[in-house]
Amino acid sequence: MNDKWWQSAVVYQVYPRSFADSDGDGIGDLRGIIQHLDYLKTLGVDVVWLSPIYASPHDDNGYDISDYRAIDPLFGTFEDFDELLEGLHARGMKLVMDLVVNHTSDEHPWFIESASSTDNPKRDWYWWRPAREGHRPGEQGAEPNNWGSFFSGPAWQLDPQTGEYYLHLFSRKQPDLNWENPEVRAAVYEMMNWWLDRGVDGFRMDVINFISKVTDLPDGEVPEGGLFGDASPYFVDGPRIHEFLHEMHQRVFTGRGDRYLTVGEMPGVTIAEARRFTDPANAEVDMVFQFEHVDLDHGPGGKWDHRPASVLDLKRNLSSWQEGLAGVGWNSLYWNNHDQPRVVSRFGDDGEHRVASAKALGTVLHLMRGTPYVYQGEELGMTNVPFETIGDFRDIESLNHYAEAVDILGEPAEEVLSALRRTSRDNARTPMQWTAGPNAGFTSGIPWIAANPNAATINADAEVADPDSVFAHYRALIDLRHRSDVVARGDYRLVLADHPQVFAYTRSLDGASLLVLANLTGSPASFDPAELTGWAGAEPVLTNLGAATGVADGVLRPWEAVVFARG
Ligand code: ISL
Repeated sequence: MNDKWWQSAVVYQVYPRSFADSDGDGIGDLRGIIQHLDYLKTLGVDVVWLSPIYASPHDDNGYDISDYRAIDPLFGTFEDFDELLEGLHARGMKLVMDLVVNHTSDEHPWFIESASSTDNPKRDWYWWRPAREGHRPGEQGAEPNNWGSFFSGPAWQLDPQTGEYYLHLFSRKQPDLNWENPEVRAAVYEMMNWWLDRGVDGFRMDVINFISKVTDLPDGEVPEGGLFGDASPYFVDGPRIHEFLHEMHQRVFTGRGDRYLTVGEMPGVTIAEARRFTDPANAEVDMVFQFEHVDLDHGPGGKWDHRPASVLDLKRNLSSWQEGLAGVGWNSLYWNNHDQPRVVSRFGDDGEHRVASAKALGTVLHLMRGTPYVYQGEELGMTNVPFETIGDFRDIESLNHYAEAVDILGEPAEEVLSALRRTSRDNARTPMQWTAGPNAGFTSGIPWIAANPNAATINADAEVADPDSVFAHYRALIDLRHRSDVVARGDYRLVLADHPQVFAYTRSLDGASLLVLANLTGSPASFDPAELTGWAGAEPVLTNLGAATGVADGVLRPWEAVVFARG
């Protein structure tokens, strides 16, 4: 694989609604981001990925877009947008936009037209189907197939105007676009070109491996105790997905040079498919965002059914992606985004060892082969949130799940709440913790979702000034990727493979190597130094607990992470 600029780059995700509010309406905005550009520069990130800022009814916080070429007034104006883009470019950073084109909002003019009659020229831009044979529209079980939506309930909504149903894999306000129709594809490519012409530096593509469906939309198999069929075989990495992504690449990026970054968010993608998607020879996307490692703590019942993930589970899974994409493809490396609970609460220790565990998890992630993503607040070691009642949540997925589980399935409310506390996407969406002041310094008004009370101690003000903070450690990790070709491009090899507490690997390139050694548990971990031949005298280049333990000692303290260099 030829060298690419994004191999030594780090991406920072901003969720605009929760980052910084400049005008006191309680919702983050573009001017809020502009006010913190120097913070991002200090951290050292190269790219900002901005979650959606387009016009939207906000049924799913902007992932339901009603105009792809307008800034939502909640977030600001095009003037603000241009200033943000210039401010980033002036500081040597790039801006990647969120591209949400598996679906639009039901308030998008395309959908309004499409819904208006069965012979409207845009009828075929979405997936319309009549009621199931032998059923009257609206009747129980009349949906065209048995697919369920990701946000509870069926994946079909009856539209009274024409008496037909439309498909929505997400909320009923997020109808799926029909990518089989070449006019849909042309409209999307035109819109992407329009943004690139405005100066943006690429796209993060929302659920992009869902855009090609098996067109007869067959029923899925219903799991035991489940309400709906499993439709994933009919839309994950569907029959025409590689063709569509290659066409998009040709129609949007060809001839524009190599300053861009494209990353496909791909739930359910396999390693073999990811290799194909990211092999530069295929010209599809630069990298994929996959979900296996963040699904390891999901039980058979899915994300609300928690089961512990062990250190072995985690390192085996991450290593299989490292090995699977070696040489040909490219990984995105992440613990957090706006859909995931906070990593320090999930795989770390958000109590006694919060700082050490946040640093250890950051270390093992950032030094693998791939492009690391930092989600706002992760660099501070922000934690999950002590939500008290269902009234504290805002996320459509969480609220719909609660209603379905408690009201329809009769599960005990307290149990459902405790699953939400652990796994709800709202854990990632409380205000960015800037200061110890009111509302974490996020807004002078009333925030749309309450700040985590621990902002009193966990906040940017305190951490930027503290050389031992999680922030300082993330800064060092980012700097190491910038300086070290071994980090950016070296080969990966898992060592101490069967150790139940220690995640250890080497990276090597042209005779130089790094050893990453991390105890991902709260108890001391002994290992056999003989398994790490040649590393006994190596110098530590990064530690998380002050003066490092040497390899020869054969023991790591709780949550200790040390990086050694050789050659
Ligand atoms: O968090 C999830 C639900 O459990 C994931 O399945 C998530 O919905 C999936 O990763 C797709 O996410 C993306 O598309 C959604 C949007 O709600 C998410 O915020 C976005 O990241 C629909 O646009």
